[in-house]
Amino acid sequence: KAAALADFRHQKFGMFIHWGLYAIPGGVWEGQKIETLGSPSVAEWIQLVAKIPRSTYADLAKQFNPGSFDADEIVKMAKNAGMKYLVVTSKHHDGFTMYDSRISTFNVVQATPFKRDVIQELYDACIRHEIDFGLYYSHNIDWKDGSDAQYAVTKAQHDMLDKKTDAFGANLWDPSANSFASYLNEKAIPQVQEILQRFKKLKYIWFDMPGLMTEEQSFRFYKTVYDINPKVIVSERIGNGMGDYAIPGDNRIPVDNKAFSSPWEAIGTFNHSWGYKSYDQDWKSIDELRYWLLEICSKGGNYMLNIGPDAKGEIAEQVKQNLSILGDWLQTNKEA
Ligand code: JFZ
Repeated sequence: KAAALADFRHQKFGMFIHWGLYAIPGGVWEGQKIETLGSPSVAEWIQLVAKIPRSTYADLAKQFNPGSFDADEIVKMAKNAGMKYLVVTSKHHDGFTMYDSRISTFNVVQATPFKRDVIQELYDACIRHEIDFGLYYSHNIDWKDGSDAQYAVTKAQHDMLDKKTDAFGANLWDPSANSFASYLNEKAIPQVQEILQRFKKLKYIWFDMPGLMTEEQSFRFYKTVYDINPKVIVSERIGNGMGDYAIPGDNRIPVDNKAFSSPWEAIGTFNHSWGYKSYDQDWKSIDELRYWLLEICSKGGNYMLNIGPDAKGEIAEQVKQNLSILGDWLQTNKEA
């Protein structure tokens, strides 16, 4: 793993992709913009913020048919921008997987008219274009099958100790009947095993939002990854101080370069949302992007910049343009 981490440290610039069913509402539910409904106002949280029942949300899958999706185009866009790696959401908090899972039919191949395996196509394209590949996997929050029950269990324990329980992210509007243990045993752990076994050249696994997870639970994910492929690098958001590299928080740059002794990665959005938000056109300018990249890299970090394709699989024109200008600029100024 040390060699894999050293490689990671030299990557400098990567592409993050948030894409899922939330691209269909694009930050708007029943005519209401997400900001008027609550927070966080990022489009991929619409199910929680608008308290959408699980079955209503699942119906979005029947409309998911992004004819413009072209994995080669996206990977070439990353490559031409000077990016060396790509991390894409295999499962976000909504519990929907963007690959064909044997564990749950709530996935892009089995539940949509599109029937194509988005993750497999991106994986293949990354191999073709020599871009390192990673997957985001929401291991704790799963609004369809999971984390609400963990909240209930933890809250019962905390209540006895007169301790507050942070409900952030829990599905309290339409919880599943699953226990957290059964979610872990029957969905999350098997799916993590599945992606590691299927995507043999996986370099990174990007766990996120550990919430109330115990040390044992975080460690179980670490061990699950390690047992199958010890070279895979794990994000610190696995929780409880574990993980192989640090992340200073969304859209954040640490003040000095001594902030981390481990390798680290800053992540950023192009506008103000990770998932596609139809009305947010406030894109980072080329100067801002240059600033972020220089500031982060000069402090020894990697910069992973996010794109959120829309429900057709298209990328905003401004994003494409700025990525291409940035790539030309890097190419012109690279060391001889
Ligand atoms: C999380 C997700 O909830 C969000 O949807 C997105 O995927 C983002 C990349 O990660 O949101 C977070 C997680 C951690 C912090 C902020 C937002 N943080 O530590 O500042």
